[in-house]
Amino acid sequence: MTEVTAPLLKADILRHLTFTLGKDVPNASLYDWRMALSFAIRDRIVEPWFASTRKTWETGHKRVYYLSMEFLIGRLLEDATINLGLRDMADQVMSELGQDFRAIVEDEPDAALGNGGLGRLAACFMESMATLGCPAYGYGIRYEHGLFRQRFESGRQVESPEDWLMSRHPWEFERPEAAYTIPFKGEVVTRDGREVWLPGETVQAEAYDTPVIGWQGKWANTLRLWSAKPTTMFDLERFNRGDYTAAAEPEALARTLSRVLYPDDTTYQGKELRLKQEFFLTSAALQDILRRFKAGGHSLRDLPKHVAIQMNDTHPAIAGPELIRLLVDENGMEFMEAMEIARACLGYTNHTLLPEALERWATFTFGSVLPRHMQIVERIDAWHRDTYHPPHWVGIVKHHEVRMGELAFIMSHKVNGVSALHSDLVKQNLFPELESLHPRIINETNGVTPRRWLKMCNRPLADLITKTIGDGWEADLDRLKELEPHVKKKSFLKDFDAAKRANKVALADWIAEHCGVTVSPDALFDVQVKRIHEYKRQLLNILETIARYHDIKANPQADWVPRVKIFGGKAAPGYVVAKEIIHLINDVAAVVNNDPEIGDKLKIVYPANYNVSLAERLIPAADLSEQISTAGKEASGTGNMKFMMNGAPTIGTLDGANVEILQEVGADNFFLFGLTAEEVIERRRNPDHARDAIAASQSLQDVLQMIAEGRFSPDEPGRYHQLVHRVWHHDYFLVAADFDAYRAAQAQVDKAYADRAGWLKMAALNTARSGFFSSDRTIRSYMADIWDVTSAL
Ligand code: 26Q
Repeated sequence: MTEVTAPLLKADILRHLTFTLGKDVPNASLYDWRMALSFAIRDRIVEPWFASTRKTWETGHKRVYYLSMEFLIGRLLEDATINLGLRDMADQVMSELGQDFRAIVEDEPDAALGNGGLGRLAACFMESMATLGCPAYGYGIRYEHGLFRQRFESGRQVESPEDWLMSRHPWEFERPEAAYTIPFKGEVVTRDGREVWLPGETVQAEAYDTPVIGWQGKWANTLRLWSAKPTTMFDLERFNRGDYTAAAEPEALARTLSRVLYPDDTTYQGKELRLKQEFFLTSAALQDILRRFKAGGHSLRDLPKHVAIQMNDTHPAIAGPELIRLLVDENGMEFMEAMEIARACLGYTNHTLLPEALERWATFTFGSVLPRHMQIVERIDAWHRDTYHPPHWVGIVKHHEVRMGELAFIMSHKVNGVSALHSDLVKQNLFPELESLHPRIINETNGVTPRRWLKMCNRPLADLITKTIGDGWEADLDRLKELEPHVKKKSFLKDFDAAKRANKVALADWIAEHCGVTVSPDALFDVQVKRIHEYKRQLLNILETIARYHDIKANPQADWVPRVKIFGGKAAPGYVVAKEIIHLINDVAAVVNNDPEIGDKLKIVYPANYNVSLAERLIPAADLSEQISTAGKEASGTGNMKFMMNGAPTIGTLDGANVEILQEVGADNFFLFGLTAEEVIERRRNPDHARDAIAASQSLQDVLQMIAEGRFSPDEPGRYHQLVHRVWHHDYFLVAADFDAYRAAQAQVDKAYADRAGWLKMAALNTARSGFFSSDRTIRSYMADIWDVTSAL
């Protein structure tokens, strides 16, 4: 490919401004410049993209298909310039053109096609697969509206629709020729001894492709997102009969199908539209996979040699039955052979143990939306029962429900959890009987891409790393270990400190502008950002914050280590308790931040609308990473890894990947507290666990008293009575039981932070020992242990 030079890039930008945007320089807006730059950068991706696709065809290389209802991508422009090695050049060229590169980058809306961890993991995986030259396609839905926007009104969360597609999305290519018909409903009849599905409704799935470029532009894969279009614009026959509303039905169905991302990330509700979305994604993906496979001229028997399909949780678990349907009904294969082939292709990743999050569909809903799949599921279930004789409570269809976890397990050759602890719990608690009948559960500890989560978001630290150990660490993150000898050196620690401080100053400025709160960059920045959920225990954090406030008030002259408590995250719109916690945090912030006696000793900030871009701003500036879930509940966590990479020690429980972070970084560099997963189970056997813990803690009594008295809700003193009542009587997530231990750990943090040199060393060791948490390591492991695929580089 032609070497890019600044003059060439500039010419490309101006050419796009003129001929793609139809603007001249004096009239170009920030948006126009962003588009022009994006198209110029995109041009540079297209060549390696074609080359990768061509090479995969030529070598007949095995392909990986990653099926996910969520891809939480964030912004793409800066990421693309970084992976192409063009960031500095783009910056320079834009300033020559009188434009500010940062402003352009920040003008791009986030592609928020995901809720949180699971969707962001899919995005990191796409980037790592491209970096490693693993031929892969991501398949998802092109939601018109991604995750809702959050704002606060009088401290309460208010949602509004997100509209990332309002401005042109320059990274995608529409593929009207890649379209499939997706059937729903109707009935199944028998004709000549074969089952024939006569669908009652159909929609078209139309493809939009976004190239995903790997580090240094050596390989690019495709993220293919499906958009629903009506099969026929209008049912003319019905229209002519005068049935006007019915005539528009197909159009209405198609429009709603890919309209909006479901904002729930833990409580599953048996909504028919969600099931239709899942089938829409899965069927379109599988039809596309089979079309491409057949174009390669192979026999369907050889599918598993050429195709690996990964299901990101059970959301696309209809892939098992759908692949069987396509093989049997559309390609005339025998049922048993189709099932074996499907299983050899499929893998299932589990991301949760929470019972309320496990997908189960009423057989009534399932059978009405997917009548043919209902038959297939029943046949799989009967075959499994008759062949393996599992205990009577084990099976796919039970109590008039289809259990998607069991279906995914039985239809996969490998099942994996996402951290060592979680994978053990999946074995022991979720699928113990199935695992003993068919051992297939393995662990694949999550990771995050160091290109976005270190190189891109933390320039000061990335530059220091390169200055210290040279380049190449971006794609070989274990090399961060080479920083270790330097953490003893004063000069390195001084530079490390300066990098962190630059990020903190930038964040403090941003907070002043966007939250109207003044925070001191000298304070300890203590950050908890993630979806709001009871098990993640933001409540524990705010209760400790109140205790701190109480103690400062009692002894304002003491030598307090100044702290800024930063919260970020959205609650599912229907999750009442989570919304109450948000309200409490904002109420406490209003009181504490306006208390003149407190000053810089304690500040609380909760910027609205936490998303990928805000994470990129907050994480590099964090001094302390809050990972305080009730042990046994957080499958892995990936934010925890991002903080570690960016030099923020963790305060956390033995949960999810925290266990492995602790192991990598060492107990001296991690603030561990709280009950273990086993102790949590044990403690719950005592029905009075909360009452006992409160009785033993004067501090917790004071805190609950202050809330109950209305100290933080003077306009409505009873606002938090229910919340306080829940801590006393229904504390399922053991906030009370862990409260004192958490406070003690926070006191340790204060002590450690006061020792500047000691703290810096601890922070630097977190970065130096974070190499294991690169998603490159995770993807290598999926490639070897699940997909049986090698790099095509
Ligand atoms: C299911 C049915 C209907 C509607 C919504 C859903 C749904 C949607 C999203 C259920 C779950 C999710 C998301 C789950 C998730 O993000 N889990 C997180 O996955 C991360 C990546 O493995 C882990 O690090 C986190 O620990 C885990 O909570």
